[in-house]
Amino acid sequence: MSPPLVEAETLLNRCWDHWQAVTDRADLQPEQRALAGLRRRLGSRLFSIAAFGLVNRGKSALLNALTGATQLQVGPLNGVTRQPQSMLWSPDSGIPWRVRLIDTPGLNEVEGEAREQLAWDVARSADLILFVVAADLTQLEYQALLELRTLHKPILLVFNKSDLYSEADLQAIYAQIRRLGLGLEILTVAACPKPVKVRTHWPDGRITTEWERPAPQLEALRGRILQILQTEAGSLLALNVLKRLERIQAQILQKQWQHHADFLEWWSKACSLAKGLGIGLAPLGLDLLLSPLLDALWLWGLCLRLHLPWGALSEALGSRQEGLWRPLLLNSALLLLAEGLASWLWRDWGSGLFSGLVAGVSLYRLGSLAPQALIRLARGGFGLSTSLNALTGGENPKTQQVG
Ligand SMILES: Nc1nc2c(ncn2[C@@H]2O[C@H](COP(=O)(O)OP(=O)(O)O)[C@@H](O)[C@H]2O)c(=O)[nH]1
Ligand SMILES: [Mg+2]
Repeated sequence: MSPPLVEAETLLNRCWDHWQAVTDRADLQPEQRALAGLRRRLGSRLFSIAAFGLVNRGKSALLNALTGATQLQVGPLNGVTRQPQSMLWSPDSGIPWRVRLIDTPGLNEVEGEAREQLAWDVARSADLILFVVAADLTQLEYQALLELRTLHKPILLVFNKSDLYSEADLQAIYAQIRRLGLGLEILTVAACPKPVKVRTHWPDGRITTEWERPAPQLEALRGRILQILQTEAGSLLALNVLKRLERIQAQILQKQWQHHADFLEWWSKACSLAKGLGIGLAPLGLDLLLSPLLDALWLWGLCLRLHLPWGALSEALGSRQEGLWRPLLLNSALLLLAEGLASWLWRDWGSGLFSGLVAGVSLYRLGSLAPQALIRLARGGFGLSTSLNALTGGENPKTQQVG
């Protein structure tokens, strides 16, 4: 197994083991199923390729031609492909991957919003996208490509029905597509060329003419897919799995937060009150020590209740831009300021009251802001963010390279 896949599997198992403690709950069943699906997918080394595009571009015909079967219905009308359909493909005996080809309904079907949604769901789960076009890009195709690029997946622009164009016309269209600056690799195919008239001269002198459909022209695309399978499939699958894992983990955390909202509210209030009283009553000096301790107690209770992994906590605390270290530090600085101000203004109990009030209110404010930030940051816990960054080099160069 390639190193990124081993890493993805380790992280997936770690997440799976950790969340087992809570995913039995009814509201977390979809996430548990999604995690189980990811495990199956990694275990069976299944690489998904989805055909995407407007209706009548030849998506179904293309997948049929790739597999050499006629499993998918092909036709010039809207609505021929109603549901995403998938089939297994064994491209080459030397490739250690099972490949699942997924056909999607067209994006511009009449009354097909639901089907279009299905196509987008497939695109999100695919490891490689074949965006099938058959002429100049329309506005809709251009928009869809821009949107697809936000998924950070490799996209191959497959120009089908090339049999209908002369070489000069094809080059002119490609030049126009390149001018759009999408940076996509264009592959020319003819999945189901239109029949041509064939004249046969028989030995007895007879001449007959018949319509024959030429063989599909797919070499460029097939070669490119094989190359991707040989060199990049492991990293691409790992990347896809980790991205989905991050999304699932974010959903689990969000649901955890909703499920325990009442407790968390109570916990914030209780800790703020305890901190206010503690700081108010403690002698100067000791209260400065007490402040971070009570903050830590509050955070510890929060994490325990949300069942946050400790790794995620360190991620949430230490993140350079959004980390919780900022508000926690701010709380301590605020308290120090309040102490200074109060001891200058009042020398008696008024000083403790003021400091206690500042300490309690600042923790309560943190209690209402921090959980959302915690959840946002903790979804990259277990080292997910680090692995994703390593795989994408910060911002997905693979997508740019292949797509
Ligand atoms: N001339 C030509 N026609 C094609 C080619 N590929 C598909 N078609 C035709 O395009 C129509 C739509 O094909 P289909 O695969 O159903 O398109 P989909 O809606 O994108 O799945 C059918 O009539 C096909 O015969 C091709 O390479 N050349
Ligand atoms: Mg179709």
